[in-house]
Amino acid sequence: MDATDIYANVEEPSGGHSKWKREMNRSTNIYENKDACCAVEQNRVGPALSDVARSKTVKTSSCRAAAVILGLLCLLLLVGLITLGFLHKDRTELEMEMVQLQTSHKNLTKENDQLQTSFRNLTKENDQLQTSFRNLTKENDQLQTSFKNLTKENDQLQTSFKNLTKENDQLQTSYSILTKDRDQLQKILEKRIDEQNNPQVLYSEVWRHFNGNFYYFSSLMKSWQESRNDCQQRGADLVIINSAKEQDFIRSWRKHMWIGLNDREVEGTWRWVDGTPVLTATRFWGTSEPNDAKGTEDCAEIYNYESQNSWNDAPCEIQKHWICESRLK
Ligand code: MMA
Ligand code: CA
Repeated sequence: MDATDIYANVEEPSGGHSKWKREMNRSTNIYENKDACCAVEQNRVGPALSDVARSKTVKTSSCRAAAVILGLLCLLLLVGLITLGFLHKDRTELEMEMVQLQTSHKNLTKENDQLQTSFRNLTKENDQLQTSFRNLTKENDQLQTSFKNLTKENDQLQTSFKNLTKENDQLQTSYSILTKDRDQLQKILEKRIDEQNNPQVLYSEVWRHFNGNFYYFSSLMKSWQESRNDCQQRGADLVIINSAKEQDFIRSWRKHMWIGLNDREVEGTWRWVDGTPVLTATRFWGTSEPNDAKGTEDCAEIYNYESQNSWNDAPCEIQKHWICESRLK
């Protein structure tokens, strides 16, 4: 149905609806007929309406009602058409939107696939990184353990090195002492050989052995200093007494003789020739000695050899026998 059909209904107010007109030019005729119809009523004048006239009036009212209804139908049709237009427009937009949505869906699906691929790759990379991290952590632990062990070994080596250095020092000291001892023994041996080859000096050159050391008992008499010089020429020094047994061994020579003790440096402070002080446990002064008689006595001698406490201080210039000691330890 279209606008042409609507006007076709208006075309025949008096007739039935048997014929439907479809040409726009026929609509013009419809209005012409209508005008004619209305013009009939408008032209009516005269006395009260007869049945025929009343019938004509009814016909006119029906014609108007039909026109109103037709107008309303037209309006409804118009609204319907507009609605259809809008619906059509909405549908086109919907179709367009659908196409867009389908495109978007395709794109999104594609992106989703790419993202899933990326996700899988990232997951794989993540796994590899975690494995690498675990391996590195393990290696790091092993390196730390190795480092600790190396540090420990290094400490032990340093300790060993220190100990070896210390031992080396001790060995060098021992070597020096042994070299000195060897030289002294060499001199003593040479003296012995000299004594054997020259019997005339054998009597005056008496060396005796006691507790690992050698002692020379002089036959001559000299001042304390000259006596010491003689000892040093023999590779020895004036005797140093370190024990009661040594004291007894020395005094058994039964002579007055210089020993390696003096207080020349500081009056009253007695020191052995090697610089060590006289110890309380091993000092053997005679009664009332040392007394520094007349303020002139700075050197020590074995005097009262009958007694263990036999030491006396005497003037250093006096000539006496002496005892040298060659210490091997
Ligand atoms: C006394 C006594 C000693 C002193 C000498 C000096 C015989 O001993 O006084 O202490 O050294 O005389 O000749
Ligand atoms: Ca004295």
